[in-house]
Amino acid sequence: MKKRMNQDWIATARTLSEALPYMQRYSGAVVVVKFGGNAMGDDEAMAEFARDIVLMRQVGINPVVVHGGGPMINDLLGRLGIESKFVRGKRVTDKATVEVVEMVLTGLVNKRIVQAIMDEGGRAVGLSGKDDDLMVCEADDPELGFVGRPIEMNVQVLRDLFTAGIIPVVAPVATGMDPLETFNVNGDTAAGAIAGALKADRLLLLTDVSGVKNKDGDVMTQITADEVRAFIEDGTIAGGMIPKTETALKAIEEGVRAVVILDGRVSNAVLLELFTEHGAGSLIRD
Ligand code: X2W
Repeated sequence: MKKRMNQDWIATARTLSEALPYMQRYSGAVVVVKFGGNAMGDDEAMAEFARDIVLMRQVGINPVVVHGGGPMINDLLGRLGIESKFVRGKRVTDKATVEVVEMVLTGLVNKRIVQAIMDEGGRAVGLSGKDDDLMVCEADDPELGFVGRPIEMNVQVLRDLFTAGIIPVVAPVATGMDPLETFNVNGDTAAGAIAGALKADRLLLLTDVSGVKNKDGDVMTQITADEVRAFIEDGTIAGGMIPKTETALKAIEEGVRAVVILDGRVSNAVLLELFTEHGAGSLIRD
């Protein structure tokens, strides 16, 4: 038996053994994972993400997946000949666009993730902000049309699913105070609002960049909320990282213990972050 040992196996066993204190620390924790359209990749990457989520659940974490799907919305809008533009990182959403957004997010993308989790042996239920009034919105900005800003959260349905051992998979589409309205919500915004309402232990924002970078272009592994505010002010944090870090700050204000911005395209990014001493990406906390 000994002969068959090799360095790889020994390293694998050690990694598993070293994960024990992290598993103990996170047992019973609520971890909200934002899975962006750009981080989704091919079927293999999707299966790997799903396996990580199922593993989290297996070791006693309560994961919630909140997904995006911007590239998939672009694809269908393109095929339908509907033009789309973004203002300050959010899609200008008219009546025709919001219908496509709802179809793509709550249909194609949501069910693909639910299926992937079940294929890995987990139990998952897909829902949108409309289900059980999970997320009620008002118009974010008149210039953006039907883009919603969450104003009321009802997260009991998520807790009920935790109790049943089911992983909730949430599409960022919501109703308004008028229940006939439909709002398109930025995926990061939705994940932040859900994490805030749950007072989650962690909000993981999976994206396609390695984290928040300093002026020299190096990823900062730990940043305080005050430092983030200063970096936004002095321009170190710019472009698409502004809405992400602002989401992180708001979530922390609402009681989320820490937010991590990390590269979802890295293999097992979620496990690396939660269960190893190295962590991954940039961790933001008060
Ligand atoms: C987004 C919702 C999807 C999303 C959109 O229409 O593209 C707004 O911009 P990613 O893949 O996470 O970018 N909503 C208001 O956030 O997708």
